[in-house]
Amino acid sequence: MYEPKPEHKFSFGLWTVGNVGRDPFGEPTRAALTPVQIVHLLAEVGAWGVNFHDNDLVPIDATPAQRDQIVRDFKAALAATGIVVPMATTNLFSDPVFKDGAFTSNDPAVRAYALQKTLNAIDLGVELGATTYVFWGGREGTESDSTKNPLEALKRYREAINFLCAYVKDQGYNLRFALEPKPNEPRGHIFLPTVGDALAFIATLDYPEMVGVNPEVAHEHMAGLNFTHGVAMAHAAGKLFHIDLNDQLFGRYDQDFRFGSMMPKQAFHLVKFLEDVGYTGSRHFDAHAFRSSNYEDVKAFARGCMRTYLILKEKAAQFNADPEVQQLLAAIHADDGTFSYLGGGYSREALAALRATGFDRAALAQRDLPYERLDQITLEILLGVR
Ligand code: DIG
Ligand code: MN
Ligand code: MN
Repeated sequence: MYEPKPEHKFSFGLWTVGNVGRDPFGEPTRAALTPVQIVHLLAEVGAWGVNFHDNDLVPIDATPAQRDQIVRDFKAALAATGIVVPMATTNLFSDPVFKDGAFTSNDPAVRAYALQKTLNAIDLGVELGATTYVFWGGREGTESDSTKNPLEALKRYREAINFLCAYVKDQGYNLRFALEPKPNEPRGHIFLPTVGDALAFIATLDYPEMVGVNPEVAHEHMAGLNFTHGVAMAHAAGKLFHIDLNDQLFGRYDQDFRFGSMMPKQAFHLVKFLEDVGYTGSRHFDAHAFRSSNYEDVKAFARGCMRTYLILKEKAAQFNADPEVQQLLAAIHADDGTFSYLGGGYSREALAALRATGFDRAALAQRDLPYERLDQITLEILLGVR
């Protein structure tokens, strides 16, 4: 039961199970693993895919010969384990050169370097089989708004993404871009802070059809938002190209906890949504184990992410099949068709009919809404007593 299978499309970044436990207030608590060791760890726990930033795999100062050897070894590990590479991305946030951003840096040479670095990282990702390319602009932002005009910053961001879309088209790559929003950290304020901002930005691009979003649970929770509602917005716009699953409470720093471990009811509604709409993309766990964990506990962390998803998937099916739930939902959404004429949008006939209608507000306000009963059933399904 709850054993991960390739069809579940569970993936982890090299940086997730490879996280060494460093935090802003402490040194590493775990020895670093090589990308090859990480691939074998992921195979051991039953993952389907592995993702990477360019420099998770190839150190920023590697020589071309070192790069080729690293890629050869990595490809051999993929072949030996059957692990695939669904997504790749660029590290545009660690090196000091990006201290004031990459694509939105005030220095045109840094912006040009970021573009060049991303071209090379896209080539690497495609070489390893990635079909989704994520852009998380961790350094694209400000601490002081005196330093950067947001309109100019967004123009630079737009020009970079447009250039890179044109490159992918010119190369004939089978690759889609996914923008990953985050409200802050490491920058005081990060551009494209939420799913809504990213969706609005995509509409201004030269090739919007190539660009979607990669929502992350922790990032929307940092902003105190309902993650499932943001995911629904993206899905409705045909832009849910990828998703970063993890967890944390609202209003905290980016904790990247094990999926479902902090707000299981929110995680339930997310899994129910993804399964109900038939989401076919990766279930990527952008999360890491507690700093206090050793690698055996890191494996428990990874297994926990996948098990919790599968348990909640089963709970969602139980909810959908529950007779009382179905009876309550039918009553809650009862519609005798009186106002179905409004479903076709505006017309003179619809206008006349609506104008001629009298409404008994007091009677309407008496509608039964057994939401407490429905939510209690939801909770009891989650608590395993139903
Ligand atoms: C952080 O949430 C970001 C980086 O880890 C990476 O660029 C992206 C891909 O999942 N998520
Ligand atoms: Mn995060
Ligand atoms: Mn992420």
